[in-house]
Amino acid sequence: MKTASARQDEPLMAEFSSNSEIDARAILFQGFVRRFIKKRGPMIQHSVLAALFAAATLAAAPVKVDLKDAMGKPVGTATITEAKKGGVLIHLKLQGLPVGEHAAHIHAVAKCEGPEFTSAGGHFNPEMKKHGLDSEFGPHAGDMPNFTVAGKKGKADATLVNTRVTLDNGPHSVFTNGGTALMIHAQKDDMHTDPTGNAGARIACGTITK
Ligand SMILES: [Cu+2]
Ligand SMILES: [Zn+2]
Repeated sequence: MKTASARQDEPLMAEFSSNSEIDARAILFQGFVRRFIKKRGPMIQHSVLAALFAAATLAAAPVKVDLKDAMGKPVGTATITEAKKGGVLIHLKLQGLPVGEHAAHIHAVAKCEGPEFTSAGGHFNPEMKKHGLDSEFGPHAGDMPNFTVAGKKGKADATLVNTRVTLDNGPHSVFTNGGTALMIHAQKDDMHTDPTGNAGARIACGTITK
């Protein structure tokens, strides 16, 4: 019993000592930077600050998604960028779609084969949850708010926020398993019906890949 608990403590101790080592190094480094700035004057201060700022704001490059309808006709693009507070922003610029509210989801497979687009699989769902932003047991990572198409040319210019996916690595990455797909549906998402949101046919699709 004693041996077992001693063993359990070991990794914790190791973690603790390596953390304080890192802290100590960080403090030494900060001191070094301060002395360096004092010596070289304000010009250096600017470039050091600029370098630190660049490192802190280093973001993943935006991803462009080309969407096509069931017949293979281009219907516009989506630009995916990292949101400052985590997750992504998806800027839709679409045309040639039926007027009204539509669902947009991220589906699990980067394969858009018309006219049905079933090749794209179900909603991206790394946490095995139920569908719907309003669902008690949801949502899927790929679930998002509806957007509106308007005008004679069937245009949409909307930005969707998704805080459950990332452009980085890991299970929530839109690039996971070779990528995902952005899907537009004929109807709006009711935000609770599992697993589809009752959003009707898949009418436009674009692959999200690196
Ligand atoms: Cu969908
Ligand atoms: Zn869903």
